[in-house]
Amino acid sequence: MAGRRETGLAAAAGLVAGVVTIGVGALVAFLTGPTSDPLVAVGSAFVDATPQWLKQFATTNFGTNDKLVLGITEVVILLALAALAGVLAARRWAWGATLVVLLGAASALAAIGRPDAGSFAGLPSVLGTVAGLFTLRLLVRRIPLPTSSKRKAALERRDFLRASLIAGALGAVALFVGRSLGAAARGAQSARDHLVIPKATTPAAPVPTGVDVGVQGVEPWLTPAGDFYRIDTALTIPHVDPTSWSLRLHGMVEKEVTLSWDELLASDLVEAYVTLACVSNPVGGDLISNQKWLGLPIKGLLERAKPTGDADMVLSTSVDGFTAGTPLTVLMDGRDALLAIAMDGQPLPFEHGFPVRMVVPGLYGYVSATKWVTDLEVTRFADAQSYWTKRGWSPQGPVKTQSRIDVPRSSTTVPAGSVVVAGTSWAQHRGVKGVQVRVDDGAWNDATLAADGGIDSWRQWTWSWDASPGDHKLYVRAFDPQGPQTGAVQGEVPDGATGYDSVHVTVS
Ligand SMILES: Nc1nc2c(c(=O)[nH]1)N[C@H]1C(S)=C(S)[C@@H](COP(=O)(O)O)O[C@H]1N2
Ligand SMILES: [Mo]
Repeated sequence: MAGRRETGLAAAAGLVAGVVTIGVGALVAFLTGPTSDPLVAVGSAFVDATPQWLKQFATTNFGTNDKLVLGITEVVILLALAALAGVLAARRWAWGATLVVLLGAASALAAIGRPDAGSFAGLPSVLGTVAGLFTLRLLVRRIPLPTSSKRKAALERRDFLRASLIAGALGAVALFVGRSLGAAARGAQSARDHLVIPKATTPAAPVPTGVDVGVQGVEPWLTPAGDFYRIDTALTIPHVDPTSWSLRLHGMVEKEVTLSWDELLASDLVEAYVTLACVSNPVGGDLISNQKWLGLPIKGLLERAKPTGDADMVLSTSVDGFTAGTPLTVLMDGRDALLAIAMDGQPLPFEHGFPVRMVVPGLYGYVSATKWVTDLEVTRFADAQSYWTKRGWSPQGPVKTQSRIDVPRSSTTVPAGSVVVAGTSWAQHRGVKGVQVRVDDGAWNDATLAADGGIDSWRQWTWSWDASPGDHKLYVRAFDPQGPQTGAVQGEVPDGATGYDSVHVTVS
């Protein structure tokens, strides 16, 4: 039976291990995003699970200090549990270790469960837990045994204290550094949480019923924001605090224009449905999504700045250094080319460009859709290159007319008789005029188009196939006002893949 003194040391070992866990977690969270910080994740999960009456109680009694009270309560509870883990570990290692692992797992789950969790949201909790276990093991082994002589116990105690101090100091430094590094990101997070998106001065035309063909397996016309494809070169997602955001429009202009966040929010905002597509989308691929955007038309800003001479490009730059070159004519021709602040009626998710990104109908993302944008330079294609054009992609990136078969899936078996073939097609800013489906080497058959949600959005279609037994290949092609899409097979480089999407099905 351990004495009272040993129990005290065991509790201290647990506390130190707890500080190391939290510290390492906070440090790693600098890379994986503020909501993945174990303290933040657990605190937020706690807030979500709090019953309304307790929330009410907290805000009435603590006012705006409710967050502080929550934080202190959380830390006190965690440290008490850490001390308990130490005491358990000193009795039997497996007990203490189990408690630490359970706490770590709860924290990891809380982080993964955050609505904006990134792919590595659980990592800070996991690495923190590993570091905490390691520390606990190291310290518990140094607790003097009750059988040690007085002299030996005194030496062992000194050794224990030294190790605890070093580990505790390292944990505290990690916590301090992690929290300081993450402060800006947490500022951005809280600004996003509290942002109220203004109403559109020009709302989007209502979406007609029937834009979805209602066939199971066809991607929804409006992509849920959480499923929106994501492509960027960012290793860590920028967390820009909107209150310190501004956009500079300069270069070949008569007058430089600077736009602040407050000015942007107070501007006349336009809402539009636009389908974004990536130039790297292979034929039949899914790097394409449709959403409702809200933003300031870039045209108006350019008109204030008055581009000069033979300027023909706007080079947009992101806080992370990414650049895109967009034709000036496209930005000025009146289409809904926006500095977008919202998607699906919500502030942009961080990974989709919060606080401000560009959205330009009809162009691939690499020449137009700069996320976390802070700088627009009016220049010339002859004088400036952008991130991807320096790497061999085409300076011009209009979206190519394309179509995709979603149903039936390739390499599946369907029963003979009437089979529903369905999918989507796109020709942004030109509009899909028709879709045809071909079976093997047969003739093209007209598909039925779903309701039209506007020329800047994709368009679904269905075709009823009278399928005969055997192996068959189905092909699809879309028409824009110029005619059918090309069937010539070309890869994604340098300006987008072409060719017919096809599926192979066995009819039984
Ligand atoms: N800052 C920044 N913006 C960027 C990119 C990037 O790498 N960095 N990628 C572009 C590309 S190639 C595409 S296809 C779109 C994708 O936007 P999404 O991730 O919101 O779907 O963003 C564009 N904007
Ligand atoms: Mo892209």
